[in-house]
Amino acid sequence: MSKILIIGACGQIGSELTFKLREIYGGDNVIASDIRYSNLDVVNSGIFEIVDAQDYASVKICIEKHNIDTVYLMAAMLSATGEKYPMKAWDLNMDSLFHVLNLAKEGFIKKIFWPSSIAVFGPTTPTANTPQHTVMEPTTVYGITKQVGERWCDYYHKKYGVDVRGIRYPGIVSWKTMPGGGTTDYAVEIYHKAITDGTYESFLSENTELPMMFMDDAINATVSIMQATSSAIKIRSAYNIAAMSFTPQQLAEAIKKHIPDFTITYNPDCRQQIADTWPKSIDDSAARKDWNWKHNFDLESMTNEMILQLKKKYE
Ligand code: AKB
Repeated sequence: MSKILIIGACGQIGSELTFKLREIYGGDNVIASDIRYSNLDVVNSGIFEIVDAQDYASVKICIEKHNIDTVYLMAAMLSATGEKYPMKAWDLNMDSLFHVLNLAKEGFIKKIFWPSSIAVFGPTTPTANTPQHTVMEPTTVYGITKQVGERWCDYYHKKYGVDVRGIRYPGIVSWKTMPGGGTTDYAVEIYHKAITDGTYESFLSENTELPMMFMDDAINATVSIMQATSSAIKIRSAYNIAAMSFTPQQLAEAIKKHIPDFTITYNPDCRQQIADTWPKSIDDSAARKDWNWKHNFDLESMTNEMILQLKKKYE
């Protein structure tokens, strides 16, 4: 049985990935880790270790202690926070990746999941149905780290045979753990505010269309790509994946079907400039063909689930 380490397990995706992997592989085989005890649901759900993703020794000690063979590296500084702290974003996102790539190269681990993002694309990328292989000139530090990281993943696979797999996540919508520091975070905040306040001020303009995905689909994609046979994974940088695209206005309309009095206002801030450089929709045919990726949730079914779960949470 494979032994798994999740680095960055307290975050929005890391937390739900931890719960899912524990369900599939058993609690004892899935070690959650983060730099601090920031999510008690994760900390209390099984074995938890403090690991500093930027410290090679800290990662290696945990890997050796638990005989880890598979690492999901979910720690990262996202797009909006990365613009505030460019060098910190560069250091965190790159150091942590090099540590796990080198641990695989040195034979300590066998398999890596590393998340990329639609942030690898930029203003010169075609915005509609953005292809897997296309112009990539990201303008955020986060996007640069993801683009460069993809190249390094591909390099370590070709040069050293490292089994590394990646996905370019769109904006991820979920109800368990809040996202932090991203440009797509509005699509989560809006649901919370719709229920608690009946109104939301969007930091993106009403017609800003972005690719998005419900968490369950994102987790399924992550598990599927890692369960696929190595020969099925033809792309070792990261795969495009897609589920839906919408604007803040369309999202507000979907919420209004459940909460008729809900109102939205628009006050775009610096995150608008980032969103304006990202694709509106994504061509994910390579993922669908190579490892049978498919999504289940659209805007309507995601909204049903978000409202249902958040109403229970705030009751
Ligand atoms: C962000 O907004 O920075 C992230 C992402 C799209 O990678 N959610």
